[in-house]
Amino acid sequence: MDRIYLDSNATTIVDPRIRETMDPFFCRQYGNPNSLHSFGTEVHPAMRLAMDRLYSGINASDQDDIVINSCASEGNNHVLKGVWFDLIRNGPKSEIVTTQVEHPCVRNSCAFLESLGAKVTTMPVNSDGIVDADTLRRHIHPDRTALVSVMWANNETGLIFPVRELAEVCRENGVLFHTDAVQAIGKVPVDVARVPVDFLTFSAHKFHGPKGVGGLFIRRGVKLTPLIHGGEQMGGKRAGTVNVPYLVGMGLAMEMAVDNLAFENSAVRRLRDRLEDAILSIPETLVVGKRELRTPNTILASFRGIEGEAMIWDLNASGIAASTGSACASESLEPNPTFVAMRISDDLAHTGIRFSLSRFTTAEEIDRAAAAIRRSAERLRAISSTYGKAGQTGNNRSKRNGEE
Ligand code: 7TS
Repeated sequence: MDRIYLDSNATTIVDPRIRETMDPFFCRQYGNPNSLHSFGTEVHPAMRLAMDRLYSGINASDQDDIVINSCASEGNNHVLKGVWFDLIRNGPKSEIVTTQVEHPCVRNSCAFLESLGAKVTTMPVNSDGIVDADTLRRHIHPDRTALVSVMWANNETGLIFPVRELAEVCRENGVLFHTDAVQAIGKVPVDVARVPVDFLTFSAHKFHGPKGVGGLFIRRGVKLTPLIHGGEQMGGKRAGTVNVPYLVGMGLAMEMAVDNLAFENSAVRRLRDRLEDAILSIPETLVVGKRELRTPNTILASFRGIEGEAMIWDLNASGIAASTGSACASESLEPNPTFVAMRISDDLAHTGIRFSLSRFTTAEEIDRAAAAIRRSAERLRAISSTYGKAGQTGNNRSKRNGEE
């Protein structure tokens, strides 16, 4: 039986063309790009092409920096800790403003900086699951806020934040703005000429590139202390020998992600909607967030009376890969923090299951997955100790959250 992969927000299949592009740089052109001999210099054209593809993929200017690093967790740590060193540790600012629903690499970095004395203000999301510009205006303090960090799109719900408006509020107030664009690249247009961010992070493995390589955009003229000191690679902004094959792969992955934006927003969106309709035809299910506010590949669903983990195992036995929200949080038995932030009731907050598609997902896979999800929901509810007994609402209509 062929397995079906519906966990593309956790990581994606490497596009075979990307792997082929990387291949020569392992055993043939393996020189260190900083070496003066031909082994070193012969990799420069491929690196330059990859960098050009990254710059044009997000519409950065050649005055801006894109720092190549190991992953988005590193990029996000670099921004938060760099700003702490530059603006908070010895003043003149004291505060970082963020949201309740950031990835743990942002939330936990903020918690760490709080332990060092930074003030961290966490903005709530509204009933749509996002933070709007008015909320940010209420939380920002030009005299003390050093940085605002808000993701472009949420990894669990797919909800897209109004980053352009948020970045403009920051600019008006003279406050730096960072966005974690990990889940946005290849799903929505990401254009730093239109959206005035100071820092933006991305990670190749979320858009069909390899794991273990990412990028940090830094707007021209913006200072950021390095996280990793050492050699002069990346203009001194991030030491360590550049991972040439992975950079080459990420460059092509970025170009292909942008080329596939229209496909993602038509074909992938149609398949996602088909799966979502099938899920909502099961009684007492909820899909979090309005469709038009979400990235085209993501569904966060919950099925009353069913533990998320139980359904994951059930689906896994049928060869279907989904996740209970973020794989990074899958060890935790706490209710899903995104559900808590959106004030979704506790019994549903324990039951979140995320299905995330990619341009490699087929209609046949979606139909097989839909049938397996229905079978699993029926089976698990039949053996559930709570479903259909005390506490059940009696209202068995399924809906998208945000609908009356
Ligand atoms: N930021 C966001 C929004 C993410 O979704 C992830 C990974 C990261 C940062 C970390 O990226 P990395 O390059 O360091 O791996 N998110 C998930 C997820 O949703 N399930 O597994 C990993």
